[in-house]
Amino acid sequence: MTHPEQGPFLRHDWTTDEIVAIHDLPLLDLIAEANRVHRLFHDVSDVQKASLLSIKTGGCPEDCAYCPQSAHYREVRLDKAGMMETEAVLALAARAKALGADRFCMGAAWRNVRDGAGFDAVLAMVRGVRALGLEACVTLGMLTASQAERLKGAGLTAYNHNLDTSPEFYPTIVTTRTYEDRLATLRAVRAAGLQMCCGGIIGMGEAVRDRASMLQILAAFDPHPESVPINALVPVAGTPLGQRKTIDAIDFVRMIAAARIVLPAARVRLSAGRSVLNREAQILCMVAGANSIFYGETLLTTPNVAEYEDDALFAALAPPRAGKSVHS
Ligand code: SAM
Ligand code: DTB
Ligand code: SF4
Repeated sequence: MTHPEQGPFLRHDWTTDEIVAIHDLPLLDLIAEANRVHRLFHDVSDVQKASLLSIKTGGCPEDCAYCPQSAHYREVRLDKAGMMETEAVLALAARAKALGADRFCMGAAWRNVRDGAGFDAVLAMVRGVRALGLEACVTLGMLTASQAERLKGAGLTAYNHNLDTSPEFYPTIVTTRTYEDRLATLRAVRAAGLQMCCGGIIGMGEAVRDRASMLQILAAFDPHPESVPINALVPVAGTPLGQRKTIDAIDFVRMIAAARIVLPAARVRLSAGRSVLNREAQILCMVAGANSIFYGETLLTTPNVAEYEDDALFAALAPPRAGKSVHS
């Protein structure tokens, strides 16, 4: 239920110009506004831990310039792997749960889902993850309406399918499918009653206007996507974007704050690229509205933050232990 105070913030008619203006506010004003919106919609102590696993790695026929799993980039050093066994996936899900994960996300390097043994295995994994009491999310590429329904029937919580960037910048990054293809899959996800997990990547050479344009499209969905991963490019040697510099932490903070303001009820996930941020920069992202992270030492194929470092991050967020001296 929407609280009357929240109503005016839940808009689907944001313009790209308005979002650029928000993004470019003086930093402290931007963070203050994002934090105000965050507190109006969320308990700020609730930071979701999502665990991520690649269940089928590499050899993907798509040409996505950022992605180490594309078969187009032969110089990338990657250990390819076929579909994992369901039992092995569920053992890792149980471990993630024991370590405190709330959601288990599984990714496959597929262009699209094909009916058959691979998809049936995913359905079994989804059922198993849900039986452990975890939220389940998968990202499998393009999907038909009936496949979305079968995922829903297996108990899937959310489907991840990113817009990645603006429609204008998209063709410079992905050449083997269109923006409209992405939107069609998102419509199938919504029609099946699945939650929509949809965000993008910053730091691929796009302008602030492209970032704002992507947020404008996400905000036009009614209801808004339930979760919005904001990734910073992880440059991987051998991909066309492998030589790009990692983004400035403040760019990450600005994008998260803008996402929080225009998508106030969504879970905004501080996603790939977090490992280049120090603890304080990550906390600044949370002040600016991030309320989910990927927890676990690897993302799909690239390193994430070590678990002990995340445990220290969460310890820093919690109240100091009773009796512990602030000077020790
Ligand atoms: N093949 C499916 C698809 O593309 O929808 C699912 C897996 S794909 C690896 C999931 C998402 O990971 C991509 O949409 C992209 O946003 C993100 N991603 C891939 N490589 C990345 C990188 N090097 N840095 C940041 N994000 C990346
Ligand atoms: C998302 O937005 N980020 C995750 C998840 N959805 C599937 C993937 C990040 C991948 C980073 C590169 C890699 O590890 O291969
Ligand atoms: Fe394939 Fe997804 Fe990587 Fe594109 S982003 S190459 S579709 S795994």
